[in-house]
Amino acid sequence: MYLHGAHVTSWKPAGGEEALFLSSKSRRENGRAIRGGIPICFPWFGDKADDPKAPAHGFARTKAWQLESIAQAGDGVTVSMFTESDEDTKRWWPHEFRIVHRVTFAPELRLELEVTNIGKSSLRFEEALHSYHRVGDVLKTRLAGLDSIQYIDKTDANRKKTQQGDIAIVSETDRVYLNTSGAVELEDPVLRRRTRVAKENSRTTVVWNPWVQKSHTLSDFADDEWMQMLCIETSNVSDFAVDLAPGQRHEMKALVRIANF
Ligand code: TA6
Repeated sequence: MYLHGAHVTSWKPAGGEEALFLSSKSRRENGRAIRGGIPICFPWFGDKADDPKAPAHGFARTKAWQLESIAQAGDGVTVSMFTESDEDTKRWWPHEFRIVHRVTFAPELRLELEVTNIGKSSLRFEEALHSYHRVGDVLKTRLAGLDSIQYIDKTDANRKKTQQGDIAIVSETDRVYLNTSGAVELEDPVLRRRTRVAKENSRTTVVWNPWVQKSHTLSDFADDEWMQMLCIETSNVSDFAVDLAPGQRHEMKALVRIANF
C-alpha cells in the first residue's frame, strides 16, 4: 500500500495467489496514478462534468497521503492513511474535507473509505474503489450478482440497459450498475477461484475491461494485459453521488473474499 494515493497494489491471502492485477507498465510518478491495484477515485468519477481540464477520476489517487496508523487486527493488519483539503485540492474543488482509507490485510481484504465534511458548507462527491482483479483469462470468467440491474453503458453513448444473467466479457466493457447494494461473485476457472466482493453504503458497481483497442491507447498498460484483469468498482457515482452536510461523515466499505476450487 503506497502513500501515493493510499493505493493498495497487492494482497495475497495466506496460502493463496496474488488477488490484484498490477500492470507491468505502471509508472510511479508524481501526478500519475498507479495502473492496477486499487486506485481511489474521489471526489469525482471519470471526467469532471464542469471542467474538462480536471484530472480524470479526481485528485485523490495522485495525492501524497499521510500514514495515520498500522495496527494488528485479529489475524490481520490494519493500515490507515488520510489526506485533507489544501490549496491544491481547492483549485479543482472548493470544499473542506478529510478522507481516510483504512485497509485490513487478512484472510479477507477489508477496505473502508471514510469522508468527513470539515467545512461550513455542504458538499457532494463521487467515490470509487477502482479495484483491478487479477484473472487467468478474462474471456473465461463470469461475474454474477448483477442480473436484472439497470446500467449505464459508457461504450454505447451512456445508454441505459438492463443486465440479463451473469456478465461475460466479450468486448470493451465500461458499465455503471445503478442502485445496487448486493455482493458480486467473479468465477475464474483458469485460476480455479471465486472472488466475492460484498459492500456497504455503496449504491453503484462499475465493471470495466478495456479490451483490445482501448488497451493500445493506455501508455501504462501492455497491449495484451486486458486478458489478465477485470475492474469491479465499489462506488457511489452518477445519480448516487453522496451529499454531506458540514460535520457529517460517510463510510463506504468493501469486503473481498477468495475461495479456491
Ligand atoms: O472505471 C472505468 C473507467 O472510468 C473507464 O472509463 C476507463 O477510463 C477507466 O476508468 C480507467 O481510467 P483511467 O483514468 O485510470 O485511465
